[in-house]
Amino acid sequence: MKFISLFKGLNDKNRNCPIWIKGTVQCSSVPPQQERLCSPRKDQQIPLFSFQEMWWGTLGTIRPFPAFNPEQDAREIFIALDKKDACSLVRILTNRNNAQRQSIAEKFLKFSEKDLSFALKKALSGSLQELMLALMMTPAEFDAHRLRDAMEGLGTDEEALLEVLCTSSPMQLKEITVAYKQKYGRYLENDLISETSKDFSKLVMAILKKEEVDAPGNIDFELIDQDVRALLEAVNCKKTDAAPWIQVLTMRSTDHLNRVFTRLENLKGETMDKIVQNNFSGDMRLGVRILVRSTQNTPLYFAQKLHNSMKKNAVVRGILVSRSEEDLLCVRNEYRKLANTSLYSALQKEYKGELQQALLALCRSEDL
Ligand SMILES: [Ca+2]
Repeated sequence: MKFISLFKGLNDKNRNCPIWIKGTVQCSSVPPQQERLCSPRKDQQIPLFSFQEMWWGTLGTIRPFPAFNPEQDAREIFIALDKKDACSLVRILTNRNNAQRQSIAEKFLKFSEKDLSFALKKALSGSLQELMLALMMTPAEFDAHRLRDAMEGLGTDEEALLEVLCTSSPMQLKEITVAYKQKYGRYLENDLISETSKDFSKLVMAILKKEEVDAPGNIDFELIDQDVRALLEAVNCKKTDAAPWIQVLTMRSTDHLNRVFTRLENLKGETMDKIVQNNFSGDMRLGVRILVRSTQNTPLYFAQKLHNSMKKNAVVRGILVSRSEEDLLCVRNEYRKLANTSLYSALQKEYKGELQQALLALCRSEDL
């Protein structure tokens, strides 16, 4: 067992990640097929790279494939599609990061005059098809797709909707809104309004329109006092006033909110989960709950979701694909603590065949 010190991601959603990640350290500069183990000294520190170069320090499991050759990949995929060789398709596409998959699709279109996603759709079926198509979308397209899926048809899958909205940064939400319009020719905002109602609708809109509000190291104690008072007053009314909660939860930084939550928990003598449970109902309860949980610890929120929904293909696919270049190492770490087994073993037990191979490749490795 090796321990390696990982720097916190630049994204503040990773702020709750433990600095010490337990598990085997892999060299990202070596193809997974021939991975060798790196043995950094315990005291060795990984330098904080600039954002473009920091893939060695990121908390995702999928990294750029070294010695990447998009033409060769496109040609191999062309042959694999012809032979319906799902194994090779999985091997190539799950070992490239999203940007690399996009350039493979470009090369593929150039020499075969065919759209790669369309060709994959024709060659594969079922859950494997859905997973491979998800991998071929850009992150913003994939989130737009998940939102559309949650809203299309009768009713709404509020939980799926909230997962995407609550765990995306304001910048990502803007990109998702653009991707949604391009992909479906519809306005995300209008669809969200027509699928939701009352306070829940206001909450969803406030999340969609939240702005970047991070001033690291700047603690505004006066504002913490003010927010704690506003949230308390709102739940002490006969009927909870949702407005202050919506405002505070969507207009403050993660760090600020966690300070507010701690104060609130101490004053009420209850966990945040309990406070939300006791004072909200219906969709609003679900919304505030997911917002609070993902603010407190995003990787733990995903680990819990995976643990509760291991059999639900769409949930597992959504989390593994969307977090594979974000914080899946942290999710794995939380999963290990929570489930008393690793995410890798759980996937191995639950899935079979090429779908299993693809999911395991995204998960990357075992946590002992
Ligand atoms: Ca609907």
